[in-house]
Amino acid sequence: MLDLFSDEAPWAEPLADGAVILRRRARQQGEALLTSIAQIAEQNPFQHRITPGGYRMSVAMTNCGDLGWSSDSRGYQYTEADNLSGHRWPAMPQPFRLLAQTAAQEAGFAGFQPDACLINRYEPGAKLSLHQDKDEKDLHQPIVSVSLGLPAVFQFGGFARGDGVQRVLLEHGDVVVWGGPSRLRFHGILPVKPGVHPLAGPYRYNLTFRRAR
Ligand code: MD3
Ligand code: FE
Repeated sequence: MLDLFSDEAPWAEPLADGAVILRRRARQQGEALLTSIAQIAEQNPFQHRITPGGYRMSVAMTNCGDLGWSSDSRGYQYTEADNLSGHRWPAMPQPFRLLAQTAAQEAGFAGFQPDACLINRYEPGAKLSLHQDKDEKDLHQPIVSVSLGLPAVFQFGGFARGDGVQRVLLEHGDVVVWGGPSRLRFHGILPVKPGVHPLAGPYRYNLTFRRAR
């Protein structure tokens, strides 16, 4: 439940070696972040990409920053332009960069300089199957994720696809920093349940800040 009058301080929940949830860390900025996301999507609309295996992703994606992540029949890659529109990705807004850097620092990763921000949009039923993020050049760099809008159950596995998973609810304003040995763990999102969030409507959004090169 969103409480517009709550000024509860964020709190940290260690999840695994190198991974920490900064609960509600971005909540006060939620509305501003959503406004920026809408502006970015006006320039480069959310798209359902096709995986190299030929499946349409249920998650819709766009990016901001020097580099953006996308998928097509040739594979997954970071590019300087949206291969669908041909346009460069919109610049990473300064408040996005500051949030990612300070959250990384709070989790023990000083000096994080993200050059890519993938923006995922989940409609009800959308999910992300278990996967690893390893398209980035330096896997010693953490990833910072920011969840906005509808809640979702995050699955956090091990280093092999078949390892058991922890299930963690991620809610509006939660920031998670994934680094160290956690950086290569399998993870995913279970199908998002239908709902209406007071600021985000029928969607869940997730920002992931990365150092891609
Ligand atoms: C754990 N996104 O975009 S964020 C992704 O909520 C992705 O949209 C999910 O997985 C989402 O690749 C989960 C949490 C996350 C992001 C990157 C990670 C967890 C991670 C990288 C390594 C380990
Ligand atoms: Fe991922």
